[in-house]
Amino acid sequence: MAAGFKLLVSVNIAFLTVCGNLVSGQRSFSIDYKNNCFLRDEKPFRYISGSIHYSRIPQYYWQDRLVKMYMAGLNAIQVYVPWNFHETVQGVYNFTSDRDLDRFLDLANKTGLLVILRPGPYICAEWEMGGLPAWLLQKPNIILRSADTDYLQAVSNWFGVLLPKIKPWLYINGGNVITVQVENEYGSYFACDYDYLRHLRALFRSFLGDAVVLFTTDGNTDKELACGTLEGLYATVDFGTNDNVTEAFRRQRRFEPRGPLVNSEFYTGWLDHWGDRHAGVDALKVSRVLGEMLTAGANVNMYMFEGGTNFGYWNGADHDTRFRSVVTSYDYDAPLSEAGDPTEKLLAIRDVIKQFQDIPLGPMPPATPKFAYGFVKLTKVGDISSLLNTFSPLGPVESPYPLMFEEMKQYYGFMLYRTTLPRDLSQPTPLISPLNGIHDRAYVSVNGVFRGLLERDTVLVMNITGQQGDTVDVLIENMGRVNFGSKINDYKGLLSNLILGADVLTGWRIYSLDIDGVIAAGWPHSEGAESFPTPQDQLTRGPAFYTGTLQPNGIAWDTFLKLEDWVKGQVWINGMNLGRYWPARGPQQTLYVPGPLLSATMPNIITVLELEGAPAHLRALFMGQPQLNATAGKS
Ligand code: 6GJ
Repeated sequence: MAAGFKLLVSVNIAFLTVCGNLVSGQRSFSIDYKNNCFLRDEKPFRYISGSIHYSRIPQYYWQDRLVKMYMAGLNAIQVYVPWNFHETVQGVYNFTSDRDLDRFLDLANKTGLLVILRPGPYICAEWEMGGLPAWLLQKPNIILRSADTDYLQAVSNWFGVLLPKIKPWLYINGGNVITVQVENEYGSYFACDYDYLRHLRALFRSFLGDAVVLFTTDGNTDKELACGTLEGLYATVDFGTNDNVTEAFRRQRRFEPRGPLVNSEFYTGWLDHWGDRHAGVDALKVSRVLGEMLTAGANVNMYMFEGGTNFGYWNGADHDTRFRSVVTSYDYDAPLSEAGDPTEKLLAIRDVIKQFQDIPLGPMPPATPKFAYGFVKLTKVGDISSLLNTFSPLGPVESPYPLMFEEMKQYYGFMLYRTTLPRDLSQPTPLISPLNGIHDRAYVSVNGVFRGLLERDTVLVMNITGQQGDTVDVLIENMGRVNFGSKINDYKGLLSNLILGADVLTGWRIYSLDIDGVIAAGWPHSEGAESFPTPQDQLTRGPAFYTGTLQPNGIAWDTFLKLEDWVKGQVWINGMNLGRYWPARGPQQTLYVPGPLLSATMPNIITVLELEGAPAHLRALFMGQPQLNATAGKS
């Protein structure tokens, strides 16, 4: 072949190589509708992914969990961004510490994991109000997840902050985010508002550009896919081990005739509500169905791979026939436990993955060390009704009728409603919320003596006695807002009047309680031990605070707190709100205490708000292993 022609041919080959595979150094992630797959840098790519929620794991453990996911053979992770976690207060954005999204994405990138990002704005996830901030409810009758103008304005403001943060992380811009989900299972929501989905599509495109793969996820029914999908957003499905894989992907094909098969949420386990039997999914079933999907060439995300914890008040709730609050542990019977420990299920999944793609060489990192510190004796600090100056220094808001949390501009935790008895009640007299307006639990005391409780949907009446002018305290607990279905407009507090016998109770003094702020500032130990009542004063019924110290003896390892014979409440360690405990209802019996929360050298401060009644022994137990599947059966 003449030299000149040779040169031309070699130039053409070089040119084709460059065009075919892009300019060297440029990256791409797209859908190949001809070959029904994703393309990463123009080469066929299939992701095997696992869900992990950074908002449920303390930041010092992010790398530990990500490395274990990588060593399990995953090449991607799926991540929700909870709007209310970052904009808890309207207009105040927090991306620091446990909310440092950039750092989490960077750790994933450095670990070799791609990211399927799900910024919502709604995310469901058994997270408080499905990730929507409760301040949205300040507009009465707002139609969430719709083209409601106030809702859309708030979404646009939030995405105007979040999406520019995400753009540099897109794979096509040098980051590790390969695809981005719009909304979440919108097809299962009553509104079915295409204008809303079109508004979101325009927002995502305007901030993230035209090249990124945007997708939707919907449940495995025609109705859900019909309402949840939109032109320009790649439709994916989710289903678990009880679904027929062929049927599910055939349904996806009815909405996406060409393109990759995708199960965006393959349920490896399940969630628990208070009072449920502990849920789980058999590891063999998970492995079998995963193998079937991978054999079909599908892209799979396992929901959850690492569940973590609903710290603080972040748990969500369901409301099908009745209100059911999700427990503090989000262990989810996932391949990595709540404490990040590899399970037999993880090893079984890894054995399946290795049949389809290489998995990293080397051992699976071990479980983090756990320590059983043993018993700690607590002492009573005081009844909540005697501590109002501490928790509500500005004093009460006075109102003839009850105001909701949202009207008081307090969104989480507890609020105390105080009034007086309008007349003598020598006989037990029913106290009721005729419109089922207790959202969610009410703890009732008369002159500081605990008389009983009311509970949304289940305990609508209780009896009290007393004398005219006695003080009636109603402590209301927000148990977490509904995160799925049509009842996510989940207002909290006393939503309607309380009726005592024939009287409508009026003349309320309503105390917003900044319990978390006060405890984070060092209460009660900052006030010295002398502020604690002497033992003989310690009545242990009703909402009251207790405290104690855990001596670390040089060790700060993961541990599990068991409040045996306590009934229900909230617990803080060194100012960190660990979440709710309710051993009386279960199935969760222990709370996960991450080791890095503890000091190895200084006494660790335990603060407990017991809502119903503390045991005479006043002990807390720190164990070396969790108990998530037992019900004490006391309430
Ligand atoms: C998903 O909806 C949701 O997208 N989901 C579950 N779906 C099963 C059907 C519920 C009635 S179980 C747990 C997950 C998460 O909530 C996920 O955010």
